[in-house]
Amino acid sequence: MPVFEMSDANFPVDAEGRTYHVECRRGDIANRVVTVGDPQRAKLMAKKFDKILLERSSHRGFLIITGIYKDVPITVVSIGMGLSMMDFFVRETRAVVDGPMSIVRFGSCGSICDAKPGNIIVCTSSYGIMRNYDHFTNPFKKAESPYLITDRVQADPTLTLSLSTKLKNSMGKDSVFEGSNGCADSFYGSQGRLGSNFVDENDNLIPTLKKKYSDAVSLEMEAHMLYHLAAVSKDAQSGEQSIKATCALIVFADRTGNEFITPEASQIAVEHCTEAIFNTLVEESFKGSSLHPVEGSV
Ligand code: DUR
Repeated sequence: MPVFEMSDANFPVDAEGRTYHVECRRGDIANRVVTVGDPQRAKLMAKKFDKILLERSSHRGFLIITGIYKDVPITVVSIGMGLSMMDFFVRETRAVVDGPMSIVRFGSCGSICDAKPGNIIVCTSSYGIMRNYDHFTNPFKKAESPYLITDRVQADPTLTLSLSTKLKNSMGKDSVFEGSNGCADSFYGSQGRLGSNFVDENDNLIPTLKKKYSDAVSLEMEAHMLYHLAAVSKDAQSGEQSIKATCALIVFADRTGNEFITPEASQIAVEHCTEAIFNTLVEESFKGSSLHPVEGSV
């Protein structure tokens, strides 16, 4: 475990300049980033790199692999699960990268559309689904709805189109779906999973989501934080948005047919998607920036 002699409580970094949770420092992270949940998925994707420049696991469960693909540096970061992990990842990598960033999340989800386990869902937008805690514990707030559903935030349209086109070319267009993603603060209650150990009042949650957003296709736990932080990102000098983001999700759970993916099918999906995702990032031109995507810049 690294020794942290943090002198700044606002944004702690260690003596070598590494951030507190992701443990990345300037030079570790490329401008083109893929974020996944599962470290095995990160390792599988990294097999497509021509060369690995850096591999590092943090004491808080992040894994960074930076490599070269078609002469361009790309970083794959596995972050685990949930909104907080996405927040750590986006803020701490942003802090150590100069210039614009393009981030593709390649995660997993439950499908609430016709997509079946092993299919891919590209999230053209995302919204948050949060448990309305007070509804459950404050008798005066019983009239409030048990779940709070936010507005949708759009993915970067150009990056999304490029990703979706490439995924359709490699997977077949019938295996790739598009729509808005519900990003929940739990795998269980706020994704409409039913159980008897807690009061969740979520029997009607999935129909409510579909009624509010007719393009609702998926449920997961990270994309909205990524899209939200991209939307509010700003370059310190110009004030312009500094992060572009999009997301492709492997369907793990079919929430309509109640089916779950096999480990083999998940691996096949990763193998089919990796190059489409890397190529999407390689084609990013970062217009107006002076980035030189060559070996040695990470
Ligand atoms: N995930 C869901 N819901 C599903 C399937 C997958 O949230 O039904 C994603 C998001 C989270 C992890 O990172 O997988 C939870 O198993």
